[in-house]
Amino acid sequence: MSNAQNAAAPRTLVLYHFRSCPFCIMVHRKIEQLGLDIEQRNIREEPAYRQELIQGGGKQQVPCLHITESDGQEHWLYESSDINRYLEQHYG
Ligand SMILES: N[C@@H](CCC(=O)N[C@@H](CS)C(=O)NCC(=O)O)C(=O)O
Repeated sequence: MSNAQNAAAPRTLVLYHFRSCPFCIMVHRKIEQLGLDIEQRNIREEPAYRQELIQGGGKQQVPCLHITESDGQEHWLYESSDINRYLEQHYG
């Protein structure tokens, strides 16, 4: 399994999700297909993660990929199709 947070791709990725969300499942499939190791934060199991998502991203919608670039810039990427496109472009 390749690590999405390694030196070749110097950015940190965190996926906010919950288990029964069909859009999250589509992103999980892409992560699995690409063999990525991405930290996942379940907002239904941990209220602090839900708060992080709302405060950082601006809304309580999953899936959301939190991207922290090596220079510290942060992006909160919503929409399963946009997340999958991003993962494919950077790690496919
Ligand atoms: N178009 C979005 C739809 C995402 C969506 O509807 N997610 C639901 C969960 S399946 C959600 O977060 N709803 C808001 C909520 O549960 O508070 C996508 O493809 O990611």
